[in-house]
Amino acid sequence: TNQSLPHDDSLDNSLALLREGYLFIENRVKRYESDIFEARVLGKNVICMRGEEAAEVFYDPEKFQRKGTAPKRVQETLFGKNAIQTMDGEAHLHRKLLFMSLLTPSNQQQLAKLTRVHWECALERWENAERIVLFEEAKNILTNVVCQWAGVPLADSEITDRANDFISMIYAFGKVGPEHWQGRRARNRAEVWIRGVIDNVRTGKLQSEKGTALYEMAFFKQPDGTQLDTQMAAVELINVLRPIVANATFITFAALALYQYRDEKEKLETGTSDDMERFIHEVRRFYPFGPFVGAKVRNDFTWNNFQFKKGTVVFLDMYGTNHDPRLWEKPNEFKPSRFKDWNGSLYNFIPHGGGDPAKGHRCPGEGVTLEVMKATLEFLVKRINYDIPNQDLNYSLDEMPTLPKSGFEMSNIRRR
Ligand code: PAM
Repeated sequence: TNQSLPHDDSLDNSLALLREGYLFIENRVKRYESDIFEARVLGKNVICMRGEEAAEVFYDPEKFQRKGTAPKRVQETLFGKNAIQTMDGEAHLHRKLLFMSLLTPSNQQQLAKLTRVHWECALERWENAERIVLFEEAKNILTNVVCQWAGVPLADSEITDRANDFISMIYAFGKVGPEHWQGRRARNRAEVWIRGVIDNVRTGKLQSEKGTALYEMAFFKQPDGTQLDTQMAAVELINVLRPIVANATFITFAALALYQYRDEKEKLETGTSDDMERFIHEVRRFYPFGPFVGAKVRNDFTWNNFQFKKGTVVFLDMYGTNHDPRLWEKPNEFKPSRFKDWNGSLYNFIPHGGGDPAKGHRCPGEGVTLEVMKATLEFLVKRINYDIPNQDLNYSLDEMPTLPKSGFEMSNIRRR
């Protein structure tokens, strides 16, 4: 083991990791009074770290690789096997450019526009409903929106099942037992579905328009000129679709923030689009979604006198960096105005990962989140009034990912 690092002496921390969830790294950072420490997780020595400097090192592709890092449980639920999140070097950059080309500002606007239309449609239904659960509505709407945008056919009767499968994939990676296995089955179903769609496009049975995610994924050429095999193309198309549906979680937390911080909601009612953006940033900083990311040391190196040995797994604490008191004054207060002074660093605010998305592993969909959330917030704040019935709005930090228990119920919804 690395002598210079504080070391957690427990035989294995896997259970503690699952039990303590989002706070696993932060609890030990406090215990050892060090932003970096070593622990044993899943039978391996793992270096855990947090903070801006740590993020900068972590996202240096010379120092870290993804290959061989993501555990099976993550690949078989969230990412898919051998997907872009597990690639390195030129091959990774080449494929990442495809993702970037699908998630451009104009496509972000397109997705936001569709989202707006679908919220308005839902409102007609909501006016006659006793109560609705916002998370459920959001996941269905986003599934509908993303498939329409991507060119993936989706019958109305399928929406809920497909949406539930996307959500199961997202919510399974940090769970044990039935919820985890449900996520694996959900992925299998989604892959069968999308493989069929890809096949149909390639054989011409299904018309697909150039520029859509479906078309571009089906006919994408790897650096050696070959197409992805059907399975790989399906995995990567799902990697475009599913994370957009994942915004249902941020939307639910945004609604919770509107409820918990009424004065902030009032500010938005008359606020500018900058106010909206700062509110969305604060939702993504304050509430838990991405817990931490992992990578492997590519070659031995030393950083701040700590030795990083080739092959060692390193976790970067996303949640902890977003709550690092060196970076965020009173990190446990919800204060959108703090983003007035934010320096825009690629490494200190990392709900979607750190660094330049075109050059590394930061999520390419961050702009989609911003635009879809803006459209949604406008709707929640300016288009409707509603009541919040009695319900359990608690979310637990020891489940990864997490969500307010009730999913955010709303009643007596009316146009304003
Ligand atoms: C998506 O890809 O669908 C977006 C939603 C994912 C949210 C969580 C992102 C977490 C980042 C890395 C996961 C690896 C954690 C490993 C835990 C054992």
